[in-house]
Amino acid sequence: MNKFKFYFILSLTTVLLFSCSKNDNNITITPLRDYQEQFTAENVMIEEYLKTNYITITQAPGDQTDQDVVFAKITAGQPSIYSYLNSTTFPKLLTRPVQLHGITYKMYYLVLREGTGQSPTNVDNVLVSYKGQYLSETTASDLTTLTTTFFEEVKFPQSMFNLFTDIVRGRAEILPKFKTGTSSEGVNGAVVHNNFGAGIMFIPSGLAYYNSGSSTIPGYAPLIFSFKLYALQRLDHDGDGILSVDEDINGDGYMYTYLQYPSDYPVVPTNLDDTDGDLVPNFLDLDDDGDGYSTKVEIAAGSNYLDKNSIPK
Ligand SMILES: [Ca+2]
Ligand SMILES: [Ca+2]
Ligand SMILES: [Ca+2]
Ligand SMILES: [Ca+2]
Repeated sequence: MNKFKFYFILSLTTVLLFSCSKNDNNITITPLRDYQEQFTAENVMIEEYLKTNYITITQAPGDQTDQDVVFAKITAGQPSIYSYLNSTTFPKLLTRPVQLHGITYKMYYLVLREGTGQSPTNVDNVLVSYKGQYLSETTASDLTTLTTTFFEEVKFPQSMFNLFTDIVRGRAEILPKFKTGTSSEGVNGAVVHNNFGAGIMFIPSGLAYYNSGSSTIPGYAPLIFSFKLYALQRLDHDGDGILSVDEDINGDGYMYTYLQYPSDYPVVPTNLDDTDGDLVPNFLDLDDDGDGYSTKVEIAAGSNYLDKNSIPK
């Protein structure tokens, strides 16, 4: 090979290697962090926060500020948020395991009160007021400081949002643990919410925005939401005439669909809400028992739509 040809190939290879690590906008593509490592690190931050901060809860029934929470760093022996872990009275700090990305996340949530109405499933619509902050760590002179940064507050929610399509998946994991309250018309026609469930959830970034962040949240930031669950709306996702809440076969308030985000499940999970085992859970399956007759037709014909031996006449 002559010298010229050699250098040409070398520089071409360099250009190719260089362009592999950059996209068209010259933005360096960083590989995603390992989910388990990232969760472990964030869980340390979350637990430190829980152990070094306390809360003050506003009790003002009928007022918008009822169950508002103020967070502050412990300065004079106040009880930490962590001290409410598995408490028999409220506030009560609990954890929920969430299986995703091939790991088990642990989500902490604080129940200020449960509420007196109904619980949403993780696929229903909810009316929620909330305040969001994110946790971050800054290191200066070898000293690591945990910081919370406010990013959003919705005091008077005007519309419901859908938990099934919520990108912050942690919210759909925790809200079913709470109940709605009562609502009545107050002065000037304003709706007054009472007895609603109220709490705080601590969401690892893997169950929120992970690497991407949002316009106001950096990547890999755990989120803290204080919230009030005012109302819910049941949905019928597959339009078969049965509300999704009634297609939650094992009745645990949670329904999942492997097919929506298959890459999030390294192993196909067992779905307890999928009668015919075709990976489409009942709440999205037009033919729940897989007998070739749609659920709608079976109901109209009076046959058992969950029993494939029960054929419509
Ligand atoms: Ca349905
Ligand atoms: Ca279920
Ligand atoms: Ca199915
Ligand atoms: Ca059927």
